[in-house]
Amino acid sequence: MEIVVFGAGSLGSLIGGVLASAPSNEVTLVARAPHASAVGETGLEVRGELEATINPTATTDGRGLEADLAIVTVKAFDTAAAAETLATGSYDIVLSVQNGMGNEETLADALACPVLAGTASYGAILQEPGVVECTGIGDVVLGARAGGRSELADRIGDLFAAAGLETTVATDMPRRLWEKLAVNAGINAVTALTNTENGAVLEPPADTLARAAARETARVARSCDVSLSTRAAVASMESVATDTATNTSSMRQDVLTERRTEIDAINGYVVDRAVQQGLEVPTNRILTTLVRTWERGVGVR
Ligand code: KPL
Repeated sequence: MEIVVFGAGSLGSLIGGVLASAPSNEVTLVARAPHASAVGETGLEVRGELEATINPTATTDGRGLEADLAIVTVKAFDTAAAAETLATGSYDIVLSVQNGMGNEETLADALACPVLAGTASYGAILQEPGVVECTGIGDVVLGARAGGRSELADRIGDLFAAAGLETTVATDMPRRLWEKLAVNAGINAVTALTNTENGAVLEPPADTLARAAARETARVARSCDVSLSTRAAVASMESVATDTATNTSSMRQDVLTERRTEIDAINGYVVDRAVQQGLEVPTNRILTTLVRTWERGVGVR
């Protein structure tokens, strides 16, 4: 299958690298300059808990490409720009594997082809241009945006699983997306603000904060008619933190490299939806305020 990965940072390079290791796949990574040129010159090394050295095509220019499948792994705030770029090319299927909510809708509004929803809980870090480390085996969950069975999702699920990615094809994607939101709401801002690895949210004193953020997210989900129990949200957050205990969350990576974070699409999204529903989410509100204040301070907001 011909596959283009849009936004091949840490997670996109990991997914693209694993897919490229299957001989039947031809993968193009759309990435930032130093990473794209390193992959072009010496290939992509996947190390850590998954290992491969492969030679996918890499480019910084995603305009006008054609493929069977486009996998979108850009930051949530870049989804609209990615959708515009994707619209200049031609794809049979687009799959969003991003943090935050609403990415699939943004893509579907701009594109004529089917758009699938997805989440990933693998730990991944770009160690240097051309080298991505898998720091925790998680899974990829994908399916129809509105839920229900989808033959396209089954096909893409088989493709991912055959390449060696832990994959679940889900028929309840709206709930799965909220569950992953609870995971990110609990882990990302807490580890970014405290400069700790994901496992820190399992120990005092950060554990109460992470659990409260996940609990609040589940309450907001339920108020939006998504059946996510508090127990399931907290258990999922803790299980991902355990599986990726030594990983640097994507938000901590952003803070360490002084880049804009996904706070608006994660804790900020929980706050916005809570306001609409007339609910209080004090932990998510404080985490959002602190990260936004940091972003302002370093001039990325
Ligand atoms: O999605 C992630 C992220 O860092 O954004 C997790 C699953 C928490 C892995 O670190």
